[in-house]
Amino acid sequence: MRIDVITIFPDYLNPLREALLGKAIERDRIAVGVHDLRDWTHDVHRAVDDSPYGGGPGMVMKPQVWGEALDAVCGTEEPMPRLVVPTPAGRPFDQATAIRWSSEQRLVFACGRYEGIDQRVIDDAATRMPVEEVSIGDYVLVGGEVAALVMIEAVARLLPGVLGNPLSAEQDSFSDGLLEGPCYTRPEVWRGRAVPDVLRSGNHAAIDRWRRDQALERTYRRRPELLAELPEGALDKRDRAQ
Ligand code: 6GU
Repeated sequence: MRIDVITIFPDYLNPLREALLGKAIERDRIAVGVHDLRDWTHDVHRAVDDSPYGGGPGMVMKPQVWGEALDAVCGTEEPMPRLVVPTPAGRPFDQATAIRWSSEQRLVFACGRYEGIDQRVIDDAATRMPVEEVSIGDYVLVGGEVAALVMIEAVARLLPGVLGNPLSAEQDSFSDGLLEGPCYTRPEVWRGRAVPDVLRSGNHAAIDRWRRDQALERTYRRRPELLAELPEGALDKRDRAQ
């Protein structure tokens, strides 16, 4: 997969080069390009924003600059990339979105600052490529860069050869619609707290059952709305007895 990010703060994306993602880039599992939006300005001030039509606070990002940037980064060759525009006004990004995007050849993230990008940029791009305006949660960030980091990490860890252990992606919170329960490692007793006996029993059926019950319990207490959203037949008789 190739991922491009267009931003006025390229250094904000430096964490992509760290740790697991950095290793994946080194090993050519993913390619990442970060582009400075101001490279597509033509004026001495390298202006990327202007005041909003209709008045109001804040500034709006200029369509000419974004248009040229997207033309250059997205190109004209098929298959066109999927364009992602992080915005608090977007549809919610979730694990299903990450899974869907993980089979794309190319993703381009257009990171806006200020009040947002002139809407015509998005409407124009959508005539040539799939475009999604997405939010990572119900709070407001200063710009799309941190949201892009979040989404890129969620997608990249699903790609083959990026995670050390491919089973960890399958066993994630959300992969079965439930939160993951607690986990433990050595020592057996720490500050007077013992690891649950069942996890040391060697009885794998009992361990699976216990983990499932813990996941159900935690989901019920912390995110009851997730239980209501489970598909028909997701809970067996034993689950419902919990
Ligand atoms: Cl994707 N962008 C910004 N600027 N703020 C956000 C967001 C995105 N998601 C939640 N808040």
